[in-house]
Amino acid sequence: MASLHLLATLLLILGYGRSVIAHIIDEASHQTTHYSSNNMIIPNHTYRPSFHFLPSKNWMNDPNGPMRYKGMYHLFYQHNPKAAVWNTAIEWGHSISKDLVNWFPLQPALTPNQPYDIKGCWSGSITILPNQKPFILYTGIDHNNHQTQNLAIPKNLSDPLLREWVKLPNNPLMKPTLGNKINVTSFRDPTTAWLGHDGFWRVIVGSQENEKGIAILYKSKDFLHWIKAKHPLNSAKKSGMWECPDFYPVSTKGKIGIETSVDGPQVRHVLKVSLYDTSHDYYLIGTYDTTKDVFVPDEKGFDKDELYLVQRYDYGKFYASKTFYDGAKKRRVLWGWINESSVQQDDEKKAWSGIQAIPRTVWLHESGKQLIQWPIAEIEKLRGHHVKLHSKVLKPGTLLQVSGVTPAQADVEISFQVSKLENAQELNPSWKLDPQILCSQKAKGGFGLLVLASKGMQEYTSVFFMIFKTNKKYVVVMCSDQSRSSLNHKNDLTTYGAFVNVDPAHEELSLRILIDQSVVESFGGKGKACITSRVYPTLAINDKAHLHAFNNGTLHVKITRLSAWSMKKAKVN
Ligand code: DQQ
Repeated sequence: MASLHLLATLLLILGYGRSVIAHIIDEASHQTTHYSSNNMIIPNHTYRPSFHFLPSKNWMNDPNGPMRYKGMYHLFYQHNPKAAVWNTAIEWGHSISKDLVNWFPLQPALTPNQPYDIKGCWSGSITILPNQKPFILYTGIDHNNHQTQNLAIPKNLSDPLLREWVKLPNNPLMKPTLGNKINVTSFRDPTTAWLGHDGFWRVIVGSQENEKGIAILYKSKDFLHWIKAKHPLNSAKKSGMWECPDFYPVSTKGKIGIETSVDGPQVRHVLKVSLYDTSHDYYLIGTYDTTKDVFVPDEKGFDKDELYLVQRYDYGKFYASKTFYDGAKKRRVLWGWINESSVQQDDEKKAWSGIQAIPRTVWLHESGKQLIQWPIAEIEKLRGHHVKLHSKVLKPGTLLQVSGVTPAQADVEISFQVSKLENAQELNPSWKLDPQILCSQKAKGGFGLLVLASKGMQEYTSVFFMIFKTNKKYVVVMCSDQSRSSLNHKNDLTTYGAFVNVDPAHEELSLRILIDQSVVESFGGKGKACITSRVYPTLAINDKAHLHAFNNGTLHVKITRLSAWSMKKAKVN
């Protein structure tokens, strides 16, 4: 490495000078480190997504306070402006968009500069109060690392872009005290507030008491004075810290979204928590009992022992998510943070870390038992060249190359019909019903798509279905296998899995994948199961990547429809 640095310096001295950027291959990590003329590291674009949201450089984690305001979408996000790693400089980055696809960066909305947030402006939410007043509630970290909830409002409401925000002199509005016994280092991430019939605003804040995870409920008449309710909205004895809770109504009729304060006979509620101990987002559907002010889930809660039975938005990388109600399109939109799979050293070299998933419209499935997620329709305007295929049988052992699109930047939809299901693999009753284990340990063939594959198949990521039979029914599992995704074995190469609640005897199995350089975001069963992964191939990059459909199992599989589009680049920050 030392000699490479010497070479770079030499090039600069030799007068390749100010405009020249030396590209130096770091053989160990297969990464290209880019040095500018003044030896500053500049972002490496090899793995940089082209249509996912990320800041121009450095670290990003949770989405904060997403909203639509006066015809403009706003996204705030946890951003470290100084480095590609997380630290106490965390501020609220801020970008705006007309279409949720192309984004324009603004100045940070909140930076750590007050005694109560000097060690970081952590996550929070926005509530739009009557008369179009957006209020930010966020967590501040004080010099003792204690966590408090604080309010910030736009400096100038006549600025449609809401560029500047001011923190209220009354802050902090909620804090741990000897009286309320709240855990001082586990009290964070206030939700969007909702208004009850009694005229009180309510908000929940994530917390923990020993092993017990809690959604502490606060109430307020004026948004300034908050009183902790006697009972939490919900809790679970053995679940650890609940980060970034989200609580919202969903309609029992159709895809339409509902504003956060709406309640009524055709409404169910969703409680989502981001479990610190597992780094996954889990949700429960249930009833919001407004007389007791508690949430009663239909199924068991978030207790650790049975967590693998609790539904997740995404069975890959997707954390600290947050929804907002988009009144213009009458939909609820979900944002979630996708972290890197690379080691920190590589993130520092590429000078950026963390992206947001493509925003997803979320609604309750007609069964009432699960949510459905689908990429917002606007992303389809990036679709360019299109190839399609109808009715193609994929015999066991077939690999079918899909040509004509840019395989490292594509949107692909495929549907399969499966016959001779009696040949499906038996689901052994002694196996734990954990789809991730089935995908990583019990996978004997499957059918689906191979993405970001190198010509000689030294690298590929496979996203596929497996069908198991039991004495009563068929069980469909969707897998996203990263184990062969990169020759760089320092990356996280975990295999992910999710059950897909479809009956292959009567329904087609559909898969949509958004491929974006290092992102593989997959939606199975028309949005019933989602798996997002991050991969960093060393050979299968840009036009050296390939896309295939495959059937590696014993079942008779027919592709009933395949559509693939090259995706254009979005303008992102
Ligand atoms: N990230 C924030 C916290 C939150 C965590 C800090 C979740 O507010 O609990 O950056 O990723």
